[in-house]
Amino acid sequence: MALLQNMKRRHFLVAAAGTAATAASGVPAMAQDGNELPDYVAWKDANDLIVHSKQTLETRRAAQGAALITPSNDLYIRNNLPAPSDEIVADRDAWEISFEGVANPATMTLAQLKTMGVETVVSVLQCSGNGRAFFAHETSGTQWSVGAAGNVVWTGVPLRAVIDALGGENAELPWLTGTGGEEIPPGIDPTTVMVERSVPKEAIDQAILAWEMNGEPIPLAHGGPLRLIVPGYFGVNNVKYLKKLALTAEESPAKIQQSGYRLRAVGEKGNASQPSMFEMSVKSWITSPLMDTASGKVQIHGVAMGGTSAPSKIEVSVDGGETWTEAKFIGPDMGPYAWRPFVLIAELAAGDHVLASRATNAAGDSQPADFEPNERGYGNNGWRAHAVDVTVS
Ligand SMILES: Nc1nc2c(c(=O)[nH]1)N[C@H]1C(S)=C(S)[C@@H](COP(=O)(O)O)O[C@H]1N2
Ligand SMILES: [Mo]
Repeated sequence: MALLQNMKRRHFLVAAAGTAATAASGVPAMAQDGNELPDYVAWKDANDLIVHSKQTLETRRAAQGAALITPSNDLYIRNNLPAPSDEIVADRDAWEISFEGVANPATMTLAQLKTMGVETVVSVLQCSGNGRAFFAHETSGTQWSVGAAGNVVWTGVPLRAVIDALGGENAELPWLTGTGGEEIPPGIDPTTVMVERSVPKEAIDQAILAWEMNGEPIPLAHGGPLRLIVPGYFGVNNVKYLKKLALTAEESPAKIQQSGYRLRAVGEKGNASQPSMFEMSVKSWITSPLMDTASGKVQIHGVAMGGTSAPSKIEVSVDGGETWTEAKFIGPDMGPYAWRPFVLIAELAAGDHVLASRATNAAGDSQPADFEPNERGYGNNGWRAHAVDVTVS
Protein backbone atom coordinates (compact mmCIF):
# COMPACT_ATOMS: atom_id res chain seq x y z
CA MET A 1 0.00 0.00 0.00
CA ALA A 2 2.70 2.45 1.00
CA LEU A 3 4.22 2.03 -2.42
CA LEU A 4 0.97 2.85 -4.14
CA GLN A 5 0.36 5.81 -1.88
CA ASN A 6 3.77 7.13 -2.81
CA MET A 7 2.97 6.62 -6.44
CA LYS A 8 -0.28 8.48 -6.00
CA ARG A 9 1.52 11.33 -4.30
CA ARG A 10 4.22 11.45 -6.92
CA HIS A 11 1.61 11.35 -9.60
CA PHE A 12 -0.20 14.22 -7.91
CA LEU A 13 2.94 16.31 -7.81
CA VAL A 14 3.55 15.66 -11.47
CA ALA A 15 -0.05 16.41 -12.37
CA ALA A 16 -0.56 19.46 -10.19
CA ALA A 17 -0.77 21.73 -13.19
CA GLY A 18 -3.12 24.24 -11.70
CA THR A 19 -6.48 23.11 -10.43
CA ALA A 20 -7.29 22.99 -6.76
CA ALA A 21 -10.82 21.59 -6.47
CA THR A 22 -10.80 18.49 -4.29
CA ALA A 23 -13.61 16.19 -3.29
CA ALA A 24 -14.36 17.77 0.09
CA SER A 25 -15.94 15.38 2.56
CA GLY A 26 -19.73 15.38 2.54
CA VAL A 27 -20.00 17.42 -0.64
CA PRO A 28 -20.82 15.45 -3.82
CA ALA A 29 -17.59 15.14 -5.73
CA MET A 30 -17.67 17.34 -8.79
CA ALA A 31 -15.50 17.04 -11.84
CA GLN A 32 -14.10 20.12 -13.56
CA ASP A 33 -16.75 19.88 -16.25
CA GLY A 34 -19.37 20.44 -13.55
CA ASN A 35 -20.70 16.90 -13.67
CA GLU A 36 -21.03 14.98 -10.44
CA LEU A 37 -19.49 11.56 -10.12
CA PRO A 38 -22.16 8.84 -10.21
CA ASP A 39 -22.77 7.24 -6.79
CA TYR A 40 -21.10 3.93 -7.60
CA VAL A 41 -17.81 5.73 -8.27
CA ALA A 42 -18.22 8.55 -5.76
CA TRP A 43 -14.93 7.39 -4.19
CA LYS A 44 -12.97 8.42 -7.29
CA ASP A 45 -10.99 11.63 -7.71
CA ALA A 46 -13.44 13.96 -9.44
CA ASN A 47 -10.69 16.45 -10.10
CA ASP A 48 -8.87 14.01 -12.35
CA LEU A 49 -11.89 12.75 -14.33
CA ILE A 50 -14.11 13.80 -17.20
CA VAL A 51 -17.66 12.52 -16.75
CA HIS A 52 -19.00 11.67 -20.21
CA SER A 53 -22.01 9.81 -18.79
CA LYS A 54 -22.93 7.67 -15.79
CA GLN A 55 -21.28 4.70 -17.49
CA THR A 56 -18.29 6.41 -19.08
CA LEU A 57 -15.64 8.37 -17.19
CA GLU A 58 -12.28 9.39 -18.63
CA THR A 59 -8.99 10.26 -16.93
CA ARG A 60 -7.85 13.80 -17.71
CA ARG A 61 -4.74 13.89 -19.87
CA ALA A 62 -2.88 16.18 -17.46
CA ALA A 63 -3.76 13.84 -14.58
CA GLN A 64 -2.03 10.93 -16.31
CA GLY A 65 1.22 12.81 -15.91
CA ALA A 66 4.24 10.56 -15.71
CA ALA A 67 2.59 8.09 -13.34
CA LEU A 68 4.03 4.58 -13.32
CA ILE A 69 0.71 3.15 -12.22
CA THR A 70 -2.70 4.75 -12.68
CA PRO A 71 -4.21 5.22 -9.23
CA SER A 72 -7.57 3.43 -8.92
CA ASN A 73 -9.15 6.79 -8.05
CA ASP A 74 -8.21 8.07 -11.49
CA LEU A 75 -8.83 5.02 -13.67
CA TYR A 76 -11.43 5.38 -16.43
CA ILE A 77 -14.76 3.55 -16.32
CA ARG A 78 -16.63 1.98 -19.19
CA ASN A 79 -19.80 0.00 -18.54
CA ASN A 80 -21.98 -1.35 -21.30
CA LEU A 81 -24.65 -2.17 -18.71
CA PRO A 82 -25.25 -0.83 -15.22
CA ALA A 83 -22.86 -2.48 -12.75
CA PRO A 84 -24.35 -5.26 -10.61
CA SER A 85 -25.47 -4.56 -7.05
CA ASP A 86 -22.74 -4.20 -4.45
CA GLU A 87 -24.14 -7.30 -2.76
CA ILE A 88 -21.76 -9.26 -5.00
CA VAL A 89 -18.76 -7.83 -3.17
CA ALA A 90 -20.21 -8.31 0.33
CA ASP A 91 -18.68 -11.79 0.53
CA ARG A 92 -16.06 -11.85 -2.22
CA ASP A 93 -14.67 -15.27 -1.43
CA ALA A 94 -18.11 -16.81 -1.95
CA TRP A 95 -18.29 -15.57 -5.58
CA GLU A 96 -18.76 -18.52 -7.91
CA ILE A 97 -17.44 -19.05 -11.39
CA SER A 98 -18.17 -22.00 -13.65
CA PHE A 99 -15.70 -23.55 -16.08
CA GLU A 100 -16.79 -25.38 -19.23
CA GLY A 101 -15.06 -26.87 -22.24
CA VAL A 102 -12.40 -28.45 -20.03
CA ALA A 103 -11.92 -32.15 -19.21
CA ASN A 104 -13.64 -31.77 -15.83
CA PRO A 105 -16.15 -28.91 -15.87
CA ALA A 106 -16.66 -27.42 -12.42
CA THR A 107 -17.92 -24.47 -10.46
CA MET A 108 -15.41 -22.92 -8.09
CA THR A 109 -15.48 -20.19 -5.51
CA LEU A 110 -13.05 -17.32 -5.39
CA ALA A 111 -11.77 -18.79 -2.12
CA GLN A 112 -10.81 -21.96 -4.00
CA LEU A 113 -9.17 -20.05 -6.85
CA LYS A 114 -7.00 -18.24 -4.31
CA THR A 115 -5.43 -21.57 -3.33
CA MET A 116 -4.40 -22.44 -6.91
CA GLY A 117 -1.70 -19.90 -7.59
CA VAL A 118 -0.93 -16.21 -7.39
CA GLU A 119 0.76 -13.96 -9.88
CA THR A 120 0.93 -10.23 -10.51
CA VAL A 121 0.97 -8.64 -13.94
CA VAL A 122 1.06 -4.97 -14.84
CA SER A 123 -0.99 -4.31 -17.92
CA VAL A 124 -2.57 -1.42 -19.72
CA LEU A 125 -6.35 -1.38 -19.63
CA GLN A 126 -7.51 0.56 -22.66
CA CYS A 127 -10.88 0.93 -24.36
CA SER A 128 -10.94 0.14 -28.08
CA GLY A 129 -12.35 3.62 -28.65
CA ASN A 130 -9.55 5.45 -26.88
CA GLY A 131 -8.43 8.16 -29.33
CA ARG A 132 -11.79 8.14 -31.12
CA ALA A 133 -12.22 11.88 -30.58
CA PHE A 134 -9.23 12.55 -32.85
CA PHE A 135 -10.80 11.11 -35.98
CA ALA A 136 -12.16 13.75 -38.36
CA HIS A 137 -15.27 11.78 -39.32
CA GLU A 138 -18.27 11.59 -37.05
CA THR A 139 -18.16 8.54 -34.79
CA SER A 140 -20.86 7.27 -32.48
CA GLY A 141 -19.75 6.31 -28.99
CA THR A 142 -17.94 8.13 -26.21
CA GLN A 143 -15.56 10.77 -27.52
CA TRP A 144 -12.52 9.55 -25.64
CA SER A 145 -9.26 11.37 -26.23
CA VAL A 146 -6.40 9.64 -24.38
CA GLY A 147 -7.94 8.94 -20.98
CA ALA A 148 -9.79 5.67 -21.60
CA ALA A 149 -6.55 3.97 -20.61
CA GLY A 150 -4.55 3.28 -17.49
CA ASN A 151 -1.61 1.20 -16.34
CA VAL A 152 -2.85 -1.24 -13.72
CA VAL A 153 -1.37 -3.87 -11.37
CA TRP A 154 -3.49 -7.02 -11.44
CA THR A 155 -3.12 -9.94 -9.05
CA GLY A 156 -4.82 -13.28 -9.39
CA VAL A 157 -4.35 -16.87 -10.44
CA PRO A 158 -2.87 -17.67 -13.85
CA LEU A 159 -5.69 -19.12 -15.93
CA ARG A 160 -3.36 -21.85 -17.17
CA ALA A 161 -3.08 -23.24 -13.61
CA VAL A 162 -6.86 -23.43 -13.23
CA ILE A 163 -7.44 -25.05 -16.61
CA ASP A 164 -4.72 -27.60 -15.95
CA ALA A 165 -6.26 -28.42 -12.57
CA LEU A 166 -9.52 -29.10 -14.41
CA GLY A 167 -7.81 -31.64 -16.65
CA GLY A 168 -6.85 -29.27 -19.45
CA GLU A 169 -8.82 -27.65 -22.25
CA ASN A 170 -10.62 -29.51 -24.98
CA ALA A 171 -8.23 -29.20 -27.93
CA GLU A 172 -11.06 -28.97 -30.45
CA LEU A 173 -12.43 -25.75 -29.00
CA PRO A 174 -10.59 -22.67 -30.33
CA TRP A 175 -12.25 -19.87 -28.33
CA LEU A 176 -11.99 -18.77 -24.73
CA THR A 177 -15.33 -17.20 -23.84
CA GLY A 178 -15.93 -15.17 -20.68
CA THR A 179 -19.32 -14.04 -19.39
CA GLY A 180 -19.94 -10.97 -17.24
CA GLY A 181 -22.10 -11.09 -14.14
CA GLU A 182 -24.55 -8.31 -14.94
CA GLU A 183 -28.23 -9.05 -14.62
CA ILE A 184 -29.99 -8.94 -17.96
CA PRO A 185 -33.21 -6.91 -17.78
CA PRO A 186 -36.24 -9.22 -18.26
CA GLY A 187 -37.96 -9.26 -21.64
CA ILE A 188 -34.80 -8.49 -23.58
CA ASP A 189 -32.99 -10.94 -25.87
CA PRO A 190 -29.85 -11.48 -23.76
CA THR A 191 -27.54 -11.61 -26.78
CA THR A 192 -28.34 -7.98 -27.56
CA VAL A 193 -26.93 -6.63 -24.29
CA MET A 194 -24.89 -9.23 -22.43
CA VAL A 195 -21.19 -8.74 -22.02
CA GLU A 196 -19.73 -12.01 -23.23
CA ARG A 197 -16.46 -11.98 -25.14
CA SER A 198 -14.46 -14.65 -26.90
CA VAL A 199 -10.73 -14.45 -27.51
CA PRO A 200 -8.46 -16.95 -29.29
CA LYS A 201 -7.65 -19.65 -26.75
CA GLU A 202 -3.91 -18.93 -27.04
CA ALA A 203 -4.70 -16.13 -24.59
CA ILE A 204 -5.00 -18.76 -21.83
CA ASP A 205 -1.24 -18.66 -21.41
CA GLN A 206 -1.10 -14.99 -20.41
CA ALA A 207 -4.56 -14.55 -18.86
CA ILE A 208 -5.13 -14.04 -15.16
CA LEU A 209 -8.27 -14.44 -13.09
CA ALA A 210 -7.75 -11.34 -10.99
CA TRP A 211 -9.16 -10.43 -7.59
CA GLU A 212 -6.82 -7.53 -6.80
CA MET A 213 -6.21 -4.28 -8.59
CA ASN A 214 -3.42 -1.92 -7.53
CA GLY A 215 -2.95 -3.90 -4.32
CA GLU A 216 -6.56 -3.93 -3.15
CA PRO A 217 -9.61 -6.09 -3.80
CA ILE A 218 -10.95 -5.06 -7.22
CA PRO A 219 -13.63 -2.38 -6.69
CA LEU A 220 -17.06 -3.38 -7.92
CA ALA A 221 -16.93 -0.67 -10.58
CA HIS A 222 -13.82 -2.30 -12.06
CA GLY A 223 -15.16 -5.83 -12.05
CA GLY A 224 -14.79 -7.21 -8.53
CA PRO A 225 -14.95 -9.80 -7.08
CA LEU A 226 -13.30 -11.47 -10.10
CA ARG A 227 -12.15 -10.19 -13.46
CA LEU A 228 -10.66 -11.85 -16.51
CA ILE A 229 -7.48 -10.03 -17.47
CA VAL A 230 -6.01 -10.72 -20.90
CA PRO A 231 -2.81 -8.67 -20.89
CA GLY A 232 -2.15 -6.93 -24.18
CA TYR A 233 -5.78 -7.13 -25.27
CA PHE A 234 -8.22 -4.22 -25.52
CA GLY A 235 -10.42 -3.43 -22.51
CA VAL A 236 -13.57 -5.10 -23.79
CA ASN A 237 -11.92 -8.53 -23.56
CA ASN A 238 -11.22 -8.02 -19.85
CA VAL A 239 -14.61 -9.20 -18.62
CA LYS A 240 -15.73 -7.79 -15.26
CA TYR A 241 -17.66 -9.73 -12.57
CA LEU A 242 -16.63 -12.91 -14.38
CA LYS A 243 -19.15 -15.68 -13.69
CA LYS A 244 -18.44 -18.17 -16.44
CA LEU A 245 -15.43 -19.11 -18.52
CA ALA A 246 -15.70 -21.66 -21.30
CA LEU A 247 -13.71 -23.12 -24.14
CA THR A 248 -16.16 -22.91 -27.03
CA ALA A 249 -16.42 -24.07 -30.63
CA GLU A 250 -17.70 -20.70 -31.82
CA GLU A 251 -17.35 -17.09 -30.81
CA SER A 252 -20.01 -15.83 -28.42
CA PRO A 253 -23.36 -15.09 -30.10
CA ALA A 254 -23.52 -11.81 -28.13
CA LYS A 255 -23.83 -8.67 -30.20
CA ILE A 256 -20.75 -7.27 -28.43
CA GLN A 257 -18.78 -10.09 -30.10
CA GLN A 258 -20.57 -10.62 -33.41
CA SER A 259 -20.96 -7.08 -34.71
CA GLY A 260 -19.61 -4.83 -31.96
CA TYR A 261 -15.87 -4.08 -31.67
CA ARG A 262 -15.27 -4.94 -35.33
CA LEU A 263 -12.84 -2.84 -37.35
CA ARG A 264 -14.43 -1.76 -40.63
CA ALA A 265 -14.44 1.04 -43.15
CA VAL A 266 -16.41 4.20 -42.47
CA GLY A 267 -20.05 3.65 -43.37
CA GLU A 268 -19.95 -0.14 -43.04
CA LYS A 269 -21.99 -2.16 -40.56
CA GLY A 270 -20.28 -4.54 -38.18
CA ASN A 271 -20.15 -8.27 -38.87
CA ALA A 272 -18.25 -11.33 -37.72
CA SER A 273 -15.97 -11.47 -40.76
CA GLN A 274 -14.22 -8.22 -39.81
CA PRO A 275 -11.21 -8.06 -37.46
CA SER A 276 -12.22 -8.05 -33.80
CA MET A 277 -10.61 -5.72 -31.28
CA PHE A 278 -8.24 -8.19 -29.65
CA GLU A 279 -4.55 -7.26 -29.39
CA MET A 280 -3.55 -3.68 -28.75
CA SER A 281 -0.86 -1.95 -30.74
CA VAL A 282 2.08 0.29 -29.92
CA LYS A 283 1.04 3.76 -28.80
CA SER A 284 2.19 6.81 -26.84
CA TRP A 285 1.08 10.30 -26.04
CA ILE A 286 2.41 13.41 -24.37
CA THR A 287 0.81 14.44 -21.08
CA SER A 288 2.83 17.60 -20.38
CA PRO A 289 3.06 20.37 -21.38
CA LEU A 290 -0.42 20.54 -22.88
CA MET A 291 -0.97 24.24 -23.27
CA ASP A 292 1.19 27.28 -22.74
CA THR A 293 4.64 27.20 -21.26
CA ALA A 294 7.59 29.51 -20.75
CA SER A 295 10.58 29.31 -23.11
CA GLY A 296 13.79 27.64 -22.06
CA LYS A 297 14.38 24.09 -20.89
CA VAL A 298 11.12 22.21 -20.59
CA GLN A 299 10.33 18.69 -19.40
CA ILE A 300 8.21 16.99 -22.01
CA HIS A 301 6.66 13.86 -20.63
CA GLY A 302 4.07 11.24 -21.43
CA VAL A 303 3.44 7.51 -21.50
CA ALA A 304 4.29 4.78 -24.02
CA MET A 305 2.89 1.27 -24.37
CA GLY A 306 3.94 -1.54 -26.66
CA GLY A 307 0.65 -3.43 -26.93
CA THR A 308 1.73 -7.07 -26.79
CA SER A 309 5.47 -6.48 -26.50
CA ALA A 310 7.35 -3.99 -24.36
CA PRO A 311 7.92 -0.43 -25.54
CA SER A 312 11.58 -0.32 -26.56
CA LYS A 313 12.07 3.19 -27.93
CA ILE A 314 10.34 6.52 -27.59
CA GLU A 315 11.00 9.57 -29.72
CA VAL A 316 9.70 13.09 -29.26
CA SER A 317 9.31 15.85 -31.82
CA VAL A 318 8.86 19.54 -31.03
CA ASP A 319 8.26 20.50 -34.66
CA GLY A 320 5.25 18.43 -35.62
CA GLY A 321 7.24 15.42 -36.73
CA GLU A 322 9.89 17.04 -38.95
CA THR A 323 12.67 15.95 -36.62
CA TRP A 324 12.72 13.43 -33.76
CA THR A 325 14.87 13.05 -30.66
CA GLU A 326 15.05 9.90 -28.59
CA ALA A 327 13.54 10.42 -25.14
CA LYS A 328 14.16 8.43 -21.95
CA PHE A 329 11.92 5.98 -20.19
CA ILE A 330 11.71 6.70 -16.50
CA GLY A 331 11.08 4.21 -13.71
CA PRO A 332 11.26 0.43 -13.80
CA ASP A 333 10.40 -1.83 -16.71
CA MET A 334 7.19 -3.49 -15.56
CA GLY A 335 6.96 -6.08 -18.30
CA PRO A 336 5.69 -6.36 -21.86
CA TYR A 337 2.11 -5.27 -21.17
CA ALA A 338 2.79 -2.21 -19.02
CA TRP A 339 3.19 1.34 -20.17
CA ARG A 340 6.26 3.36 -19.31
CA PRO A 341 6.41 7.06 -18.58
CA PHE A 342 9.01 8.94 -20.60
CA VAL A 343 10.71 12.31 -20.46
CA LEU A 344 12.72 14.54 -22.75
CA ILE A 345 14.24 17.77 -21.54
CA ALA A 346 14.10 20.07 -24.54
CA GLU A 347 15.01 23.68 -25.18
CA LEU A 348 11.88 25.40 -26.49
CA ALA A 349 12.10 28.80 -28.16
CA ALA A 350 9.19 31.26 -28.07
CA GLY A 351 6.51 30.52 -30.64
CA ASP A 352 4.06 27.78 -31.54
CA HIS A 353 5.19 24.20 -31.26
CA VAL A 354 3.55 20.92 -32.16
CA LEU A 355 4.75 18.30 -29.68
CA ALA A 356 4.47 14.68 -30.77
CA SER A 357 5.69 11.31 -29.53
CA ARG A 358 6.31 8.09 -31.41
CA ALA A 359 6.85 4.73 -29.71
CA THR A 360 8.41 1.53 -31.02
CA ASN A 361 7.99 -1.86 -29.35
CA ALA A 362 10.27 -4.86 -28.92
CA ALA A 363 8.67 -6.52 -31.95
CA GLY A 364 9.85 -3.57 -34.05
CA ASP A 365 6.45 -1.97 -34.66
CA SER A 366 6.28 1.83 -34.57
CA GLN A 367 3.29 4.11 -34.39
CA PRO A 368 2.07 5.20 -37.81
CA ALA A 369 1.68 8.90 -38.56
CA ASP A 370 -2.04 8.31 -39.11
CA PHE A 371 -4.29 5.38 -38.29
CA GLU A 372 -6.85 4.55 -40.96
CA PRO A 373 -10.25 6.05 -40.08
CA ASN A 374 -12.81 3.35 -39.34
CA GLU A 375 -16.54 3.38 -38.69
CA ARG A 376 -16.49 3.24 -34.89
CA GLY A 377 -13.21 5.04 -34.38
CA TYR A 378 -11.37 2.12 -32.85
CA GLY A 379 -7.68 1.55 -32.37
CA ASN A 380 -6.35 5.03 -33.05
CA ASN A 381 -2.59 5.04 -32.48
CA GLY A 382 -1.52 7.62 -35.05
CA TRP A 383 1.12 9.95 -33.62
CA ARG A 384 -0.14 12.99 -35.53
CA ALA A 385 -3.60 12.75 -33.98
CA HIS A 386 -2.10 12.55 -30.52
CA ALA A 387 0.20 15.56 -30.92
CA VAL A 388 -0.41 18.71 -28.87
CA ASP A 389 -0.20 22.38 -29.84
CA VAL A 390 1.76 24.40 -27.34
CA THR A 391 2.40 28.13 -27.29
CA VAL A 392 5.76 29.04 -25.81
CA SER A 393 6.16 32.62 -24.61
N1 LIG B 1 -18.92 -7.42 -17.39
C1 LIG B 1 -18.44 -6.38 -18.09
N2 LIG B 1 -17.14 -6.37 -18.46
C2 LIG B 1 -16.64 -5.35 -19.17
C3 LIG B 1 -17.47 -4.27 -19.59
C4 LIG B 1 -18.83 -4.29 -19.18
O1 LIG B 1 -19.62 -3.39 -19.48
N3 LIG B 1 -19.27 -5.37 -18.43
N4 LIG B 1 -16.95 -3.27 -20.38
C5 LIG B 1 -15.74 -3.59 -21.14
C6 LIG B 1 -15.11 -2.45 -21.78
S1 LIG B 1 -15.75 -1.96 -23.27
C7 LIG B 1 -14.01 -1.86 -21.25
S2 LIG B 1 -13.16 -0.66 -22.09
C8 LIG B 1 -13.49 -2.25 -19.92
C9 LIG B 1 -13.54 -1.07 -18.98
O2 LIG B 1 -13.03 -1.41 -17.72
P1 LIG B 1 -13.12 -0.41 -16.51
O3 LIG B 1 -14.51 0.12 -16.40
O4 LIG B 1 -12.67 -1.18 -15.32
O5 LIG B 1 -12.17 0.73 -16.80
O6 LIG B 1 -14.22 -3.31 -19.33
C10 LIG B 1 -14.72 -4.28 -20.24
N5 LIG B 1 -15.32 -5.36 -19.51
MO1 LIG C 1 -14.25 -0.39 -24.17
